[in-house]
Amino acid sequence: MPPDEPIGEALPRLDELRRDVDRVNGQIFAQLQERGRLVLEIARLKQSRGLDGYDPEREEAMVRSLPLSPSDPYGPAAVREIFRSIFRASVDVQDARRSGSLLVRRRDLISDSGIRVGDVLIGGGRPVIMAGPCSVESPEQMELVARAVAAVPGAKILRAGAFKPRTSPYTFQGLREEGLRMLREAADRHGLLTVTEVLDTSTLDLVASYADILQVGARNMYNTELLKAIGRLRKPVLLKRGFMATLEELLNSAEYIVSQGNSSVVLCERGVRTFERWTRNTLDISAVPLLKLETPLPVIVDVSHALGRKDILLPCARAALAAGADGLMVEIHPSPHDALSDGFQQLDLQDFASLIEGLGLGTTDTASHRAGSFIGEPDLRSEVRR
Ligand code: PRE
Ligand code: MN
Repeated sequence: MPPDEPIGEALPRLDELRRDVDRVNGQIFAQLQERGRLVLEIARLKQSRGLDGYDPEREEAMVRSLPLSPSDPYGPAAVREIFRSIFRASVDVQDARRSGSLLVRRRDLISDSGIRVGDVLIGGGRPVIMAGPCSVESPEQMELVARAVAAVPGAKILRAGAFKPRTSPYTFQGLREEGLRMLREAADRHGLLTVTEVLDTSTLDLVASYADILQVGARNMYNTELLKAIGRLRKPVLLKRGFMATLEELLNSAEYIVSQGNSSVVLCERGVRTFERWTRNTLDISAVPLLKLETPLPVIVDVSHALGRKDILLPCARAALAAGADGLMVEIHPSPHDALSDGFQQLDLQDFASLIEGLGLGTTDTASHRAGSFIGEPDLRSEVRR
């Protein structure tokens, strides 16, 4: 407005201009609606052909085709920015469409009472404890551990590896079928269910014939052929998060299993790799409530592999349950110092009883519990053994 124009005379013009702006806003809005509908149609077409939502070349071509000029009232840079915002919104709706359609996000995917395995409900409100040694080593070892697990009320799942994916090929690789048999026999003697890792499709039927729950290890989270083969079986699965995997990737791995017809998938947070060296991995507690927001599948936390040490197991296990975890996985061994794998992170049986009591889950074996003691030896080493 010219400075010499009286303010009273400028106002009707201002109102008029603002009415014009309101009209243009309405037009822009209607055009945006139409554009959005076109983009959704494009999205459907692209999705059915497996194409990505984001297409930077197409965006670049659209911006280049605009008759931008330095004398534009908004200026070329501002107009480019406005279009980029529109493209970003288009990519977002396409991504939302894609991930929103995942089966693992459907609230009716599993029953409200959780996933049933034998007489145990995982995700049914009561935390489930899966405990056992890193590896099956002998019938005697499995018997002692099975007895300790059976003593915990509610914890009816015995874990142990018979096929071990070790970092080094020169370390103990597991007892294979013999180990599967020892795990099964110990569990059966004490009325426990079993969970054990399956490494590949060639041993899948063998492992499935012995185990109640098939574990897909962190290293295999991206093994899509294994995931699909497990999806074709009707067996509960424990799917561990890869140590470099995002939660979106974990959900997509679960989708591989569910898409084949098997919706009995339990997700497992087991720590991710970060720069921190005082723990074996970094336990991502936020993964628990985040996964619960995104999927009805139960979520458990493997505190032993996340931490790689036992002196801080109890507070971290408490944190996992407080964050909403449906259960915990813990490595325990009658004589951790003699263990053939992961000895430094396994609890002895007495410390296991203390852990359970410390969590308020109760134990029928209180006599062996040392009141006031904390879990494991204090671990003051700055380097955690691998
Ligand atoms: C659209 C959206 C995102 C892409 O990055 C490029 C273009 C757009 O909004 O125009 C539409 C679209 O998905 C496409 O043309 O492929
Ligand atoms: Mn282990």
